[in-house]
Amino acid sequence: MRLAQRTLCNAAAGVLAPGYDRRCLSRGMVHLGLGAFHRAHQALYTEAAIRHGDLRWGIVGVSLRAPRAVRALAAQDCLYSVTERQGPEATTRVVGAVVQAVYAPDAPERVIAAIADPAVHVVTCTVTEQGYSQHPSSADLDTGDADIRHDLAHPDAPRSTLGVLAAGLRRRPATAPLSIVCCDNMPSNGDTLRRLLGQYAGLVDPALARRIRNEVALPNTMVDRIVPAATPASLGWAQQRLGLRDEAAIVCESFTQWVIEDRFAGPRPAWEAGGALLAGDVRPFQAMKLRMLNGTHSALAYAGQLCGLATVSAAMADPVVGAFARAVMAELRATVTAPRGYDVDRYASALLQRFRNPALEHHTAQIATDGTQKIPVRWLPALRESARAGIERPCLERALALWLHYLRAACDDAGRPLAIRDAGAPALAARLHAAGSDEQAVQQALAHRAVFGDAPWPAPFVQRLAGYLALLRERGAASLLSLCTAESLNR
Ligand code: CS2
Repeated sequence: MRLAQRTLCNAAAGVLAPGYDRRCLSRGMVHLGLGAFHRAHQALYTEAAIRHGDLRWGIVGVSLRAPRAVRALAAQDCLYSVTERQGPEATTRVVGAVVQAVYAPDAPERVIAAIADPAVHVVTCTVTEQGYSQHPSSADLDTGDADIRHDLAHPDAPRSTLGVLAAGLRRRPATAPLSIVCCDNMPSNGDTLRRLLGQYAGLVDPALARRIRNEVALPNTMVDRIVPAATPASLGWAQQRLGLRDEAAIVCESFTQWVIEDRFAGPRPAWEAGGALLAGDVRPFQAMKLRMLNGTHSALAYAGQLCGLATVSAAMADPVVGAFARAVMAELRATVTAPRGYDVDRYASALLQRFRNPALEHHTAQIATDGTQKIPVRWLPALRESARAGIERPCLERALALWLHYLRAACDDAGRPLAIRDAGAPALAARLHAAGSDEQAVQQALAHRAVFGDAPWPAPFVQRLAGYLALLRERGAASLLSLCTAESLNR
């Protein structure tokens, strides 16, 4: 039997139901990017606010790219389950906060009308780092992006995130303030979205650009929860637990965190009911999370991929890769300024514990995706600051070499081919392949402005990377990492 409003009463004992009358929910929020992360994160905070008694916050969930989640949700009255697993412990809740699911290419008008609706006060977004049409090297709007070109020519039938937001805002009454909450893993994510949306609007309608500058609130946020993509196995496991088939079921960790800059233009859900922290300055939290969690995650992802370790918990359990991850985390930790009153060392050990969670099938291949978007915010600021200060970061530098080797070799230590999913990768891989030596390969790669920016890297840094690349080519990732961890243990 499939999960739906009328079958909810058949859910297994112990499964938590919404606990409020969904028929009384009105729509108050739009979300762009209806993937698993939103459903296990912002939607749950919103669910908590609704359970608290404020029924204004039903979510219109929009997918801009992939129809799968929308189709699954539409077939089950937009209900879905979230199971939080930490080792042997598990809690399952059916979430009722999503009231409509829309695949934007099918119904762009519905999406624009929802954003324009004065009863909607908040739009949240999780469209991934590359969903904001940012030019890789200038960080400004990429006017060459195919979707942006399309939207500039057809602003009322947009495809891109920026185009959709701008079209909704243009249609929205001037008297209805709006807050747009970016929830993607980017530093100063709200400020970044404000800049890009303003630049896009400036090309479509200067009055709209002024309105975005002066009236729309775009708070910065730090979001955190490990939510692996669903697999047939996780869907089957959830079915056993729920007693119903849920094609949109999520299995994730129990940890969750949301720090939001307290800057809204109008009403918002009381996300504090789900534990959200409203703060004056979110940037220290963002830097800490992006570097320590996401930075170490990416190191585990490339090390895991190259050493034949399919999941994060398997990579953590491997003596060499696990020790490497701890050493990378320690190096990144040294570059972080603690948010006021925050115990960063405790945060670091909690992170390592979370990575070890054996109940999660978090695939290293998933985290390895889109490296050209992720590495510039996860590793490069720490490497740049350290290089400028003349500080060597032996393990993080090796992580960078691992990534370049992964792109160049495209196969693991055992010679098995690796599927690289990253639209920006071919350009970087081409530079690596064209080079005649490892040193040239590093020089060519670091000169790729879209990823590495403009400033030159110090010669000793280049030489160290070239040495690591040579070792990787000759002896593979496991050898480089055993040497690295032995060295860092001797320090
Ligand atoms: C991961 C993140 O896929 C990735 O790149 O590093 O999705 C990570 O799981 C989340 O940011 C955790 O909050």
